[in-house]
Amino acid sequence: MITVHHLNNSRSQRILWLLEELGLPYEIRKYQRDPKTMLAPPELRAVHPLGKSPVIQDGDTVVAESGAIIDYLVGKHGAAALAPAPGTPERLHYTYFLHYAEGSAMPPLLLKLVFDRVASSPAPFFVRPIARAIADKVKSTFVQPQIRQHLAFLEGELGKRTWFAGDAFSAADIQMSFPLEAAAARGGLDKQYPNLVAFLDKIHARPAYRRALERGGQYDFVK
Ligand SMILES: N[C@@H](CCC(=O)N[C@@H](CS)C(=O)NCC(=O)O)C(=O)O
Repeated sequence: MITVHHLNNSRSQRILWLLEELGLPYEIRKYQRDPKTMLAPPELRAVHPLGKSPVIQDGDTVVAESGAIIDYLVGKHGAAALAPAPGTPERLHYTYFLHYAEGSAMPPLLLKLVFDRVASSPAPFFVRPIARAIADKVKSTFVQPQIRQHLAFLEGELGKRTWFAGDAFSAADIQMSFPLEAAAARGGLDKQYPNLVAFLDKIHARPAYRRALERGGQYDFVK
């Protein structure tokens, strides 16, 4: 039995969704973020030294890092259903987006989160305006332009194909869901990007996605 170490409001929602798409049995061990720091509880470090989610256990095998988990699960249980055939152009798109989601799309979105927090976190009154001014400057000159560049790129990609890898849904779409949901929540993804909005609507309507939400519990990106 596969165990998913699942943190509320986190990337591990993608793994639950993947397992639902694959129709595999799995169990969930739930962890709650510290409401102040948003960090995972220390128990998660007993499973993997970084203490981040997702992590899965499959017998004696422990796999961390969303892309690696997806690669492992699809390779073992769902290559035909959720990955394009090796050697095809679709497979190259698939591999690209499996890496791109965490390697390129998430960093500016994470910076946005961090600088939003800097601007709103408690500080002595004389520091507050300075902290806010620096955060605003970094966001307007670096972070938001980067996010816009990524969204424009992705909007264009989904103008060429139905899904990220090709005309069939794949695990690359599952991996891409989190940066796009994060961008919709805090990065300016709105109706200026109709292909991306349509992508989010389509994935949110998938029965496996809905089942994963029910099993995973709190996930504030989607009500
Ligand atoms: N690139 C990693 C990121 C893992 C990660 O940062 N997970 C977040 C949840 S979305 C986490 O565990 N945060 C809590 C913490 O850092 O303590 C992946 O995709 O698995």
